[in-house]
Amino acid sequence: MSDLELLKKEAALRAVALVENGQRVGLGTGSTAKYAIEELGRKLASGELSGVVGVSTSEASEALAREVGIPTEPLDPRPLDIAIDGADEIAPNLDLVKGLGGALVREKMTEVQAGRLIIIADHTKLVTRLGEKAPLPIEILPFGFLSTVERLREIVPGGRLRMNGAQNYVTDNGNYIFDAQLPAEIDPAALERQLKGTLGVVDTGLFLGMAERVFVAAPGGVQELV
Ligand code: ABF
Repeated sequence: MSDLELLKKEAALRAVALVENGQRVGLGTGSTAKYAIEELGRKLASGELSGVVGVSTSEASEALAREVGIPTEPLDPRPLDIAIDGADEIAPNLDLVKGLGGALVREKMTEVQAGRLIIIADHTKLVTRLGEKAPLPIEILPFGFLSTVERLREIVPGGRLRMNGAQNYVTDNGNYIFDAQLPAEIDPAALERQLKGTLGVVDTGLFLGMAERVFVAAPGGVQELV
């Protein structure tokens, strides 16, 4: 395992240390969240934790949770105690871009119900403004998707439909993703309102005001941002 992977795992362990017996936990998606799911499974198997139930944010996380022995439940109206997930960009105020892994809708629906959202990521995800390094994933309905893309291009001129080889990339929800290139000057909250008001859009990868703290895997060790 590379040094960065070891630090990503350490960040995940720091997040899982916040989970308490009997809690309902949102299980994130991606290579960093994977370490958290594995650690949660290890703690349940060893008896360090008991009574924890997971709510998965993707089919991949659900499969991993089952593999490592975490009991899971589908999302329902009850609140979650905590959710642990990765991110693609982290702004200084802890606003996030998520969804390069394709799970943004289930992540947002799950994590909005969590009392605490803990983000785990490596230091390359830190940015001074959202859109600096990564595109903004926007999940759209397949029906009339080219019309939706036209509407989106009027708001965010740069960007492209995500592909999987020669086919459109398909999310766990059966939808497509438009990866938008954000201009330098954006008002994230206004952009979120505008994008979500666009016909054909399901949701965006903007997670604003949701993260409580971030464990950042950096060369010098794991840093905590609050
Ligand atoms: C999920 O996985 C996403 O919201 C984000 O797109 C991605 C981050 O993956 P990784 O931890 O592999 O960089 O959390």
